[in-house]
Amino acid sequence: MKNKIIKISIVGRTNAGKSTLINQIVGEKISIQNKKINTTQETIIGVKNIKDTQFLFYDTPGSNFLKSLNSLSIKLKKNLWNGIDESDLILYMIDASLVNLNFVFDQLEKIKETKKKIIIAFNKTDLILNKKLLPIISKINQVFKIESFFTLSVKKNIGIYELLKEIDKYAYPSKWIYTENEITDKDDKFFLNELLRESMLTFLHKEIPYNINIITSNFKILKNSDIKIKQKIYFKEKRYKKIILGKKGSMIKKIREDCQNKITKFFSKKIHLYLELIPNDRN
Ligand SMILES: Nc1nc2c(ncn2[C@@H]2O[C@H](COP(=O)(O)OP(=O)(O)OP(=O)(O)O)[C@@H](O)[C@H]2O)c(=O)[nH]1
Ligand SMILES: [Mg+2]
Repeated sequence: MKNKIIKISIVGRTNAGKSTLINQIVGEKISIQNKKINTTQETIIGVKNIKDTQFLFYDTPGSNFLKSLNSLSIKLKKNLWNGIDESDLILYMIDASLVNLNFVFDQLEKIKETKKKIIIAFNKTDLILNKKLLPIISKINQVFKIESFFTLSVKKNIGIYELLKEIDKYAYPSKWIYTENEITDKDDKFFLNELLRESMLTFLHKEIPYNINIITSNFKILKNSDIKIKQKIYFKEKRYKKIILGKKGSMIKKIREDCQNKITKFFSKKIHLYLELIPNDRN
């Protein structure tokens, strides 16, 4: 046994709930989630083993930037297409409460050029009536060859089991790529960087969280088994410093506490988190 795999790229507009889905499937938070746009920037693989199948889910950056050309968009676009290229199957995710059919058609046009099979999942069905989706499904079906449609509420854990059962049908004979205990292709440091970026997305607005670089420079397990972590935040523009620090340091305090709480949950250990702000992005 343990001899089948399937690689699925989860693609769709920013905020559709792609990262929330991957976390729910894997059962651990491996990809940050946020209501702001362009939360995911690098493709992250989430691994789920069920019976003899290893599912490899590629969480890709939101695909609403396909036409835009700024440097962040170019990076996201490259990561998105790499994720799609590596996968066997595309799971195209749509926020069911915000369907823009022109946008969906535009995206499906581009995606279909890959000649990969496409499954569509409507997410956030907790916010709408499912029957509202029927005319939309019919319009998509008239133009595109879609393998199957699913309705999900990832938040309420509805529809995911059925989706996995369907995806399993596309699994093919191959050795597993990851060992039984591995859940992602990324290491702890990447994950720690991402958690801090998520906290910064939560508390800071406009462009700042998109114009910083984070490096986890120190990770030390202390004698009493507490963990000491240092993270450096490189910021591009001088004026950001004041905003990130906030009044009497109140903003950076909120960010630090939020991030420390999340890391504590993840490692189930007492965490001492130190943040350092460094001007002039050297990366
Ligand atoms: N109501 C509702 N909200 C959801 C559901 N699934 C995800 N969300 C919310 O949608 C927002 C966006 O979720 P993400 O998982 O970050 O979206 P994403 O598609 O990965 O976004 P990008 O990384 O920016 O491309 C978050 O605030 C989630 O809590 C759902 O089933 N119902
Ligand atoms: Mg995401």
